[in-house]
Amino acid sequence: MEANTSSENPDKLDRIIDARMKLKRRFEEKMAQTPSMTDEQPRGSGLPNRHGMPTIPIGQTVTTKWPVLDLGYQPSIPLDKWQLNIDGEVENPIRLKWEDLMALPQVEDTSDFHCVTTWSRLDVPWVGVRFMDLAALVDPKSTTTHVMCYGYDGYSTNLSLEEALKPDVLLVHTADGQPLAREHGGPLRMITPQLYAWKGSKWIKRIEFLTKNQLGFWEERGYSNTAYPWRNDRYS
Ligand SMILES: Nc1nc2c(c(=O)[nH]1)N[C@H]1C(S)=C(S)[C@@H](COP(=O)(O)O)O[C@H]1N2
Ligand SMILES: [Mo]
Repeated sequence: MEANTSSENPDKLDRIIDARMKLKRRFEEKMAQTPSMTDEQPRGSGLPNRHGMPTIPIGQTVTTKWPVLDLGYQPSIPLDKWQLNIDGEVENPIRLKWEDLMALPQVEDTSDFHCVTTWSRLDVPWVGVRFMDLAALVDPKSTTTHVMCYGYDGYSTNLSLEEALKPDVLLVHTADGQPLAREHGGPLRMITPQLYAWKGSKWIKRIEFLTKNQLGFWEERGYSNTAYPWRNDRYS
């Protein structure tokens, strides 16, 4: 794992913690009202997962393979050309280069991947950076409610901040102990374990903070805004 520069710099660490706590306070209540926290009878089968949801959401079938879904084009981005812009309604827009991303706190997590086309891949070990940490760096304005995430392939997908700020929403560069393959969105993609996988942009290049909801690529074409697997919430 790369060195965590913030632990070498107490002021910077304090600022990161302050910014995170501010976001946490702002979204705690909304987050507590999201389906995964409130549904009394989430639909699915299998033992409860770590969020108390049945492991296999309704209508899903477990696969050990990892199918590839894209728009017919898999962009190739060399690490020295790669960048991620985080902008929109924020106090401090940033452009990260690969080294900047690697210098941020790296998180390991294992989570499930539910595709709207009815397959689920369970227990994928990931390494990456928390969306929440990136949000804390840019300091979203108090009027922000959503983000739009854009891929290098022209893809886009929208998310509410109360979902995006959940601690298992990561921007990952490593899966199954290997650098994330290009076909799965390498060098960096987002994952949204508590929502259908189309909410996680592969080949992510930009995160835009918004003050209202807008529709992304599939959402404009009739996919659900909210994409909640345990409500069979696929299409709108
Ligand atoms: N940039 C980009 N991200 C994307 C897509 C895409 O076409 N382009 N497809 C989405 C869909 S529909 C799914 S199910 C997952 C698939 O990820 P995988 O190909 O790694 O299985 O990525 C999502 N993110
Ligand atoms: Mo999908």
